[in-house]
Amino acid sequence: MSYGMLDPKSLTVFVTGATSGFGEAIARRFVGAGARVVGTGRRMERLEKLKAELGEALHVAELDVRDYAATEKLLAELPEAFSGVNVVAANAGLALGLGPADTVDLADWHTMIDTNVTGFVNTVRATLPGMIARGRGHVFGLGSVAGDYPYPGGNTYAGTKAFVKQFLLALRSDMLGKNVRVTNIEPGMVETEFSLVRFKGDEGKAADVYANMRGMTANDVAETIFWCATLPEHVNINRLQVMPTDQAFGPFAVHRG
Ligand code: NDP
Ligand code: 8X3
Repeated sequence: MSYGMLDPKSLTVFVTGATSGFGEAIARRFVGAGARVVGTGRRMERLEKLKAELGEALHVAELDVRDYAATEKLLAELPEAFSGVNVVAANAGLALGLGPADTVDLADWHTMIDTNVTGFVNTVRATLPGMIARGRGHVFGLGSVAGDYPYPGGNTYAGTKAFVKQFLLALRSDMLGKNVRVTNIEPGMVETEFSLVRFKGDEGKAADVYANMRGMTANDVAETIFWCATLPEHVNINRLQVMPTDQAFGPFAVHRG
């Protein structure tokens, strides 16, 4: 048994949400280090652009993570060179809105649950059997500080990220003895298209979130995942919470009537 760092060239990475933000940065980081990457998402034109940049080590495919049958089919039909997936970044997800629970659009809550919970478990369930059969794997979820610390308007988004955290901790138990590692990455504020999506294309509102502070970048998150994925096989990072230096905690709110 080797106690050394893993050779990135031995990794085949399956990434959901590779059209933007973390997923795109994960694809770049791993391909740059010699791994093979399957990059998926709904916006195919963006994936084709990434493929033009990264070349043969990136295989791209259109996928809506809410569609389990499509996820299974895609995995079953991967070209030979990409079929031995041993790292999964179940990254696709979104926040919609930041309003109080009694006034927000219920459809937005359903979309977040369908994507961040149902889509997330779809990805994990579809990729696990192959990794277990091959005797090697690593599942990454993208949780969030929102899964630990409540904030006004977090409601359903925060709930979905708490689900990701607890699901992955339980998955660790199921994977014991199977050589499949499980890690929940829990970032704070990272400037991607996340806030643009949350505020439904309002660029001003999205920019305000990161104004006059140093947010993290998608590359910071990709680097964290790369580090966890290349650690020696006997080491499992269960949860990794990472925040910008310029973000911290506040006091409890108290209503005085
Ligand atoms: P982006 O909006 O930049 O990227 C989100 C990605 O998810 C896109 O590639 C999008 O692709 C994909 N996606 C959304 N819905 C679906 C779907 N139904 N099927 C397939 N792909 C989908 O955001 P981030 O990169 O910042 O976010 C990535 C993950 O990290 C999310 O789970 C988010 O909750 C989490 N996170 C983000 C933080 C931040 O501050 N940015 C902090 C903590 C966690 P497409 O639309 O093309 O399908
Ligand atoms: C995204 C981070 O703090 O905007 O998950 O919820 S936060």
